[in-house]
Amino acid sequence: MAGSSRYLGILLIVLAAGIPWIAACSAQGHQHAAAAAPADAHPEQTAASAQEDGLQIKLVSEPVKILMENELQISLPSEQAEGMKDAVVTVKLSMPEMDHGELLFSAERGPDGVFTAKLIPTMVGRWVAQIVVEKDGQTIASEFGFDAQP
Ligand SMILES: [Cu+2]
Repeated sequence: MAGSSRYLGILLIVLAAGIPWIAACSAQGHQHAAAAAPADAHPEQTAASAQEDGLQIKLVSEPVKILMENELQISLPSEQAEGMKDAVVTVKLSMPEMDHGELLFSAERGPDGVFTAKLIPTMVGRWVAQIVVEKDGQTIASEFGFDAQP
């Protein structure tokens, strides 16, 4: 009997830990300890300023809303646009102050050569988007931070 109630207790803890995934957390609610930010993150960088490796990044949907599709446009440097047109473009979203893992989105290339991803952040707060353009082992990457709102 003691064993099964202990099991129930663990189950409840697991359920409680899952609630922040669903509920939007306020800024005050960001009490989660471990800062699992990658060392090379630049969350202070905005979409407008993120031009590392020549990627042009435009956050079309601003402000970014949780649980909705938010459009992000990614343009390659003109000298690479043709060679990288069938590249795999992915966007990874994570919250630097929390450790609930990453959300992965793929970007589709439009006829104008611009890649578009539809990002759906699950929680209110600060996010970092990592953009990776990959083809034949060649990679172009960039990242920027944004705030998601309810
Ligand atoms: Cu969060």
